Amino acid sequence: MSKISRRRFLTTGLGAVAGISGVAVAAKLAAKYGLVPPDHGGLYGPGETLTYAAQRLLTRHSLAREFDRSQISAKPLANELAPLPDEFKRHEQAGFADWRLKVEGMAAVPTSFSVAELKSFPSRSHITEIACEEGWSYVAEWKGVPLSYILDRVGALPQTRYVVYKSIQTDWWDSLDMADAMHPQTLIATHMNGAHLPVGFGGPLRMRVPRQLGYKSVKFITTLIL
Ligand SMILES: Nc1nc2c(c(=O)[nH]1)N[C@H]1C(S)=C(S)[C@@H](COP(=O)(O)O)O[C@H]1N2
Ligand SMILES: [Mo]
Repeated sequence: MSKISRRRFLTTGLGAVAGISGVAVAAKLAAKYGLVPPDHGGLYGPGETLTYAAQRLLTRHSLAREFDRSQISAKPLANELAPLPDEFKRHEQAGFADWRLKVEGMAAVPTSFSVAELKSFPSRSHITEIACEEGWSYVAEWKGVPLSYILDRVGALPQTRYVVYKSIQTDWWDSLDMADAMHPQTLIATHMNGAHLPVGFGGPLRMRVPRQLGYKSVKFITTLIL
């Protein structure tokens, strides 16, 4: 072996070892911060854990861009919806007086909230962009109760790792890890552009997650599962 190829051999070998132990360290860090993705044991195991944990550690406090009031879109685009169930129409006719947001799972006090109660809780608003993976977007002002407030109020247990949320449209549901669930911009939206949230945009209650693509902002939510 010539000197040069031996040196290359040595550095390549060291690099590989450093890479592997780096992944082990990252996996430990990820476990410590509760950032092990659910499929970490799979084919892409340690690499996925490293990528996910690094991304979450770096970005869990970053804010989605907020816009100026003058940048609110004049014609926000409501995405096409499958027909809403009869149950929804009954709620709509009753002014959503009996609509409840149920909270189940790892809560010290599993409970449910009416729309009026949610509207009476401390709220936050932001002017943010909602972007569909299909390519269009709009900017609107959203107001609602921070999801973190609800999680505190129901006493989410410390071992809670994810929040699943379900729509009255039963094939629409999604989930957030705790970095997004506790994020100050993540709202259970009750208002849009200064009015009660219109049905086309998910009224009476919609999850609004400005750091994520539009599909995570599920409309007509009825249930949170911790
Ligand atoms: N219940 C429900 N929530 C939903 C959807 C839906 O069809 N039903 N579409 C999602 C998708 S793919 C996007 S991009 C946004 C669109 O939000 P908008 O109608 O306010 O533009 O809502 C999301 N939430
Ligand atoms: Mo979308």
